[in-house]
Amino acid sequence: MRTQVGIVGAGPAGLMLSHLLHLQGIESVVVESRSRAYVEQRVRAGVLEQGSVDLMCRVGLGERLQREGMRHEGIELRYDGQSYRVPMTELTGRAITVYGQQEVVKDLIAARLAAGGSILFETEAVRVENLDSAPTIYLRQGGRDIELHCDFVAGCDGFHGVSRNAVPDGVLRTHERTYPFAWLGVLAAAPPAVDELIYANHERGFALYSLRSPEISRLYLQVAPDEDIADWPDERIWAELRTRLETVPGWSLNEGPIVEKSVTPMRSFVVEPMQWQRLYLAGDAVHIVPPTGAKGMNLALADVALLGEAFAAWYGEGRTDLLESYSTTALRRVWRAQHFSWWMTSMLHRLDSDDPYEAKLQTATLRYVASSRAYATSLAENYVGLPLS
Ligand code: RFL
Ligand code: PHB
Repeated sequence: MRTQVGIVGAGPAGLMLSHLLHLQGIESVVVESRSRAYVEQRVRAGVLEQGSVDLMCRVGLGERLQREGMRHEGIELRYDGQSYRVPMTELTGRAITVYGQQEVVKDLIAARLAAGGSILFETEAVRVENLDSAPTIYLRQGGRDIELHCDFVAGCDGFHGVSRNAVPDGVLRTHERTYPFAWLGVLAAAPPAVDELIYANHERGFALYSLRSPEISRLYLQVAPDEDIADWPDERIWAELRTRLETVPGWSLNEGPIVEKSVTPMRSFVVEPMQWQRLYLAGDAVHIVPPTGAKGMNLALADVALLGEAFAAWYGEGRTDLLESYSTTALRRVWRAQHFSWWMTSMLHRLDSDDPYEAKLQTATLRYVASSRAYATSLAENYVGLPLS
């Protein structure tokens, strides 16, 4: 098989890149190890920055997002028995939209297939080779081996992907932090008791109240990194959520059947540079942020917005400048998001059970956000996202 850009991974990064290339008349093939049903149902992120919403609209995929997505103009912080609303739109003129990642993925898959695009599901990229001259992706599909030859490879295959491994040892530099906690995430068939997200700092640990629709709530609890999900029957989850979130008089959450639950470890991770020879890496394949800042999917989309333009300049006018500057430009946004995600995580989670100093610093920081327009604006402009460069 042959194509212009071979894309490994049908997450938000790989699918959006394929769509952007199609709009520029550039051919691509997306290879995805999982089935279509699996990637369309995988529950993950839920917050789209304004820039991601603008991108979806610009590429003709804004219709369902505008109809079903929920625009939020603020978030609430709960700490020390108090509550503070960060008025994001008042402070920045921008907003976020709650729209599940799997909805973005469904919209992109539908658009690619309707345009005759090629997405090979249940096809695993085993390795990538010849990146200096004639890139080849070696695939396995139902016991069959296939070679996909291309001009460029886009490695959009997430943290556990293989494309990064094609780079020889010593070329890439990895920066990493792991956190001594994880998130237990649940999806509940319960009408949300909120119309904006609540981020709660509690002495028993962090909790987050989010939502997916007028009928479905999305909630998270800070738990131990090695937490066994079997130790968390629904009753225990609701009891812990009540303790950590019902800290404001007269407010209570809505309970309902839990339809999905999982534990996600938290890490910060960056690989530099994001390109080697004819391999361009994007999204979770090269950077991970803890989810507290809601940045992961947005960074993945921002990377491929740049990459799409760079390929268009190369195929259209033979220009190499945007391909050459891709990694440097993308990493500026990546490191801003790394800092913001680390900062939100540090401010909101229980860090060290024996040291009250950390908790005192957190309360001081939260009080400062609640009392200083400058500090609240800094949080808000990072949360809604800086404009795509
Ligand atoms: P993905 O979505 O992981 O897609 C990679 C795809 O590559 C496939 N793959 C392969 N295919 C073929 N051959 C191989 N050898 C392959 N190896 C892997 C995989 O099956 C997969 O389909 O990466 P991408 O596109 O870079 O997208 C990144 C986002 O998925 C991720 O950053 C976000 O989900 C992170 N995240 C959040 N981001 C936000 O912007 N806002 C949020 O509110 C938010 N909340 C979250 C999150 C992630 C979470 N979890 C579960 C990690 C909340 C949670 C709980
Ligand atoms: C979500 O709705 O899944 C969500 C919201 C905000 C975050 C992380 C996840 O910071």
